[in-house]
Amino acid sequence: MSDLQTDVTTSEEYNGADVSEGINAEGVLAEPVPAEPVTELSMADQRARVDSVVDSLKQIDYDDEELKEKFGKYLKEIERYQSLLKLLDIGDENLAQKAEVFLEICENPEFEIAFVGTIKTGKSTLINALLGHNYTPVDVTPETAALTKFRKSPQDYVKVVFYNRQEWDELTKSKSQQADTYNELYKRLNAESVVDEWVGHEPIMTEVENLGIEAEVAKWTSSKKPEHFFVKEVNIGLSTLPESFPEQVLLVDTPGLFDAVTYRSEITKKYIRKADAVFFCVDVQRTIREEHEEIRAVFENASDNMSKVHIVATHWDKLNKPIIENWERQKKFLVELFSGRSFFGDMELAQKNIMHSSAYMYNLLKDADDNMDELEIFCRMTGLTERGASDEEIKAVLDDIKGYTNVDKIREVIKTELLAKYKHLLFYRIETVYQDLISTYRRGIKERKEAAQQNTQ
Ligand SMILES: Nc1nc2c(ncn2[C@@H]2O[C@H](COP(=O)(O)OP(=O)(O)OP(=O)(O)O)[C@@H](O)[C@H]2O)c(=O)[nH]1
Ligand SMILES: [Mg+2]
Repeated sequence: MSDLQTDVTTSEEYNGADVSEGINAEGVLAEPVPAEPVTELSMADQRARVDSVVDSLKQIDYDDEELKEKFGKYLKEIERYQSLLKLLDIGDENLAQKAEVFLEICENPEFEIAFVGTIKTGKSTLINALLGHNYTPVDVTPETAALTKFRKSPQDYVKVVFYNRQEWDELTKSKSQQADTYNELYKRLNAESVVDEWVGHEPIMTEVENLGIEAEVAKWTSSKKPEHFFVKEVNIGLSTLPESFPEQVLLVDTPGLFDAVTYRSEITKKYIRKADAVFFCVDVQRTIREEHEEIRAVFENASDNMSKVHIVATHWDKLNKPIIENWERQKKFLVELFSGRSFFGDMELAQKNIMHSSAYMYNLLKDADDNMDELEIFCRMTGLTERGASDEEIKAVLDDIKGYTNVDKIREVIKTELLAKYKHLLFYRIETVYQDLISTYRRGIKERKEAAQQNTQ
């Protein structure tokens, strides 16, 4: 009941009606103002909104020739339908919203590769390993609270985006029903005292040296600082990414799913539906039922192309005998689990797109000299070297360990299956949104035709 009441208030406020307007000085409800003839007015409003979208579409200046040509054609067609709509004096209540979605994708034609999964499955560690440096914090306590997007850029930068008031209110409403650790942390960091400073704050863009990125990111996202509650997104520009990495492609680190701090999970669940390709990280030693449901949702969303989904079994080094037998056995189990109709749909694709990783070991190898003790334990456990092996013997197998961590393989998959084809995949998504918009126009015109026919009968 209370949910229903809250919803009604919100939607009224959203439509711009101030609910206090109808209350007179005595606090009694005044006579209701006669309702406006909504249909005519909203139809004109809708068309005006679409007009403004069309204007914005015309302003976009694409650097990419292929995009320019494609969007030029789309724009012409939309303009044609828009004038038809005016001529026939019709509208469709969904049109403006669909046009706005189309505008958004035209303004930011980006291809987003998301790393998602249960908390602490090693998403940030894996992205850092793929990027070759620890840009984002990794910890044993939940660490990633905002979407963190990496892209190639001529200059290194960190751009922090904050929640606006409406988003913040929604977030507060959703979390207040759960008395979880979020509330405790919020209180302990005295975050309420800075809420007005950060909610609705303009994005903050800081140009930094590449090696200064980590500190700048930590400044805004660390769960030890109150500011992190208000950060919606962190955008990181990296000059060090290779030329083969197009600027329109983003690698996205997401907050962990199934977090006791529910709002973090919710951010990711919503985001999953937007991502173009997904690397779903699960712990190699176990998967949980909630994960299966979420993986199913990822596949539902990718029903046009299941090969854009990968499942990464992380913490591979923690298996008792990772190299010899345990991974093979575990992989067989995962392939069987995820080759069904709601998932990859066939064994072959499941076999190919389910991979293991040990990003942690991969990162240890970068400073092998400082990590000899840990590497020695790993080598002994896996049988790569005998007990009591010398540093030289261990160094002789470092390349083998690197291969086993599978990080280079995952990087290669991103390069050959996503970076090389991203434009085709991105166009496909844009085309889908465009077709949805055009069919809304057509529906409006068809309905008008049918109504006209009925009138003449
Ligand atoms: N042994 C081992 N430890 C790992 C591996 N990957 C990550 N870790 C450790 O697991 C912990 C969590 O790693 P994160 O990368 O922060 O995990 P996350 O999924 O980003 O966590 P949230 O953002 O909080 O959901 C850290 O202590 C990492 O060092 C791995 O492959 N092997
Ligand atoms: Mg993380």
